[in-house]
Amino acid sequence: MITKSKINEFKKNGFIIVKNFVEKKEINKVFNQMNVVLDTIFNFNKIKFDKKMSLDEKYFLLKKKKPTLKSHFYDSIRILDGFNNVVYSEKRTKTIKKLLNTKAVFVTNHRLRTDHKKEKASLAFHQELNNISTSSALIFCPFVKVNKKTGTLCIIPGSHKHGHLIFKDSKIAVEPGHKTGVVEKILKKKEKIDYKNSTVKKLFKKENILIPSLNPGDAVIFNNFLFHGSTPYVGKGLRWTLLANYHQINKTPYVLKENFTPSKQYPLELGLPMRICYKQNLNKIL
Ligand SMILES: O=C(O)CCC(=O)C(=O)O
Ligand SMILES: [Fe+2]
Repeated sequence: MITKSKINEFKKNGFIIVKNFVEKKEINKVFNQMNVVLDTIFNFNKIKFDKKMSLDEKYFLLKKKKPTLKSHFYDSIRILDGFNNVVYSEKRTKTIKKLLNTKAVFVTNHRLRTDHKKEKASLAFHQELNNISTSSALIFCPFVKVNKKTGTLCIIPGSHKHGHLIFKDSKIAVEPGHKTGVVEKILKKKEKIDYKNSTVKKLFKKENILIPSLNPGDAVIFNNFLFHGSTPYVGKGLRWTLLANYHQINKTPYVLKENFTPSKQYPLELGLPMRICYKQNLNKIL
């Protein structure tokens, strides 16, 4: 169970590290279910595969044979029961509720992100904005080993204390290829950008960056205003990472304010999946 000192640490530093937050057994269950989905896709599409192939090998086989279905497979992980059991479990939600001092949470953006050295993607330093609330805790929980060498999440401890910071490019959603706050550049002391914010200038320094080494299932739980970014993953295979955002109800304008207007750029999407059109003949659908 989460201790009082961990709660204080979360308040002070804007993050905590919880070892074995997701257990091996649970990780294996999610992987097994993903194997079931992939095998079903292969069988349906008559794609030959070796039963002994690893999950990563199957992922790349699907990517090669049916790139669109690879994307659909990736998207479908977030509606997989085993995955959601992990995200919504007592253990996870109890911990988060203690950290946020709330009795209920809204959960958004839960997904199992993939990173691979052939699909290099790093995120510049950002705060988690443009979401459903103004106060939340995020989970970053890789299902494989990560550290400074493999490339992983990088954070700036204590940076959440400044609240929402506005600086150059901070109003556009962070994407791979984002030019401001690029972690690799800051680590090499090569980022020479006028951030247009003196606090940000002080924060975005090599000596302020922490790169936690994590074993599969270890999690970084962090405040939405904590600056975080990533270096490209160059480790073995795929970096499967559970990401999820847990929100405070009393900081969620959508449910509180009748006149709340969502961002036009990032309209609210509460995660309703697409539907099958039954105007077609059933046998044409499947
Ligand atoms: O997975 C990562 O490296 C960081 C992800 C992240 O911060 C995000 O998607 O907003
Ligand atoms: Fe983020």
